[in-house]
Amino acid sequence: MKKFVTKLVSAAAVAATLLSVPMSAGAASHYQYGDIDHDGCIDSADASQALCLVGQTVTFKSTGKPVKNEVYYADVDGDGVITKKDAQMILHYYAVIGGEQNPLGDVNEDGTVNVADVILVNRWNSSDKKHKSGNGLKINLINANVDRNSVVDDNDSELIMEYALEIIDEF
Ligand SMILES: [Ca+2]
Ligand SMILES: [Ca+2]
Ligand SMILES: [Ca+2]
Ligand SMILES: [Ca+2]
Repeated sequence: MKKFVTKLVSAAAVAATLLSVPMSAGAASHYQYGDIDHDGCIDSADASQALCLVGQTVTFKSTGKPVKNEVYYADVDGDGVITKKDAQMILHYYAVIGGEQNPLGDVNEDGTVNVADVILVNRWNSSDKKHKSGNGLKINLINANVDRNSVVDDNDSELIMEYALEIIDEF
């Protein structure tokens, strides 16, 4: 168990290093899914903050567009409400990113990146019920946001397609 924890901590340390390097160049100017405290890293602090937000719901403007606040970016499973599952997904990402099981692109969390993930991102992008319960989509928005900007959009699905087709070998 101790060995596992040590491995986990070192994987997390690697992840923090990997994630913090580009961010020091000013990339933290945007939010991304899972980075609730907006410091450019998706880490255990974000998971803790997500737990503090449990029960809060994504709010919508009169136009129907969501308010892009910390709750919006904490709702990484896109069901419109913050639950422990969102916090767990953030913590899981932090634990495995940088390791051999890089989760980026595995949008449906089945362990592989393939066309099913591309289809899921496309369905999310074309859904008018984004971040609302009832959209029926089981999606991991951290894993979907492969270009690590502030949105999950067609660029992400194109990159995931290229990865699935082995045109690119990393995100
Ligand atoms: Ca953060
Ligand atoms: Ca949620
Ligand atoms: Ca998958
Ligand atoms: Ca993106």
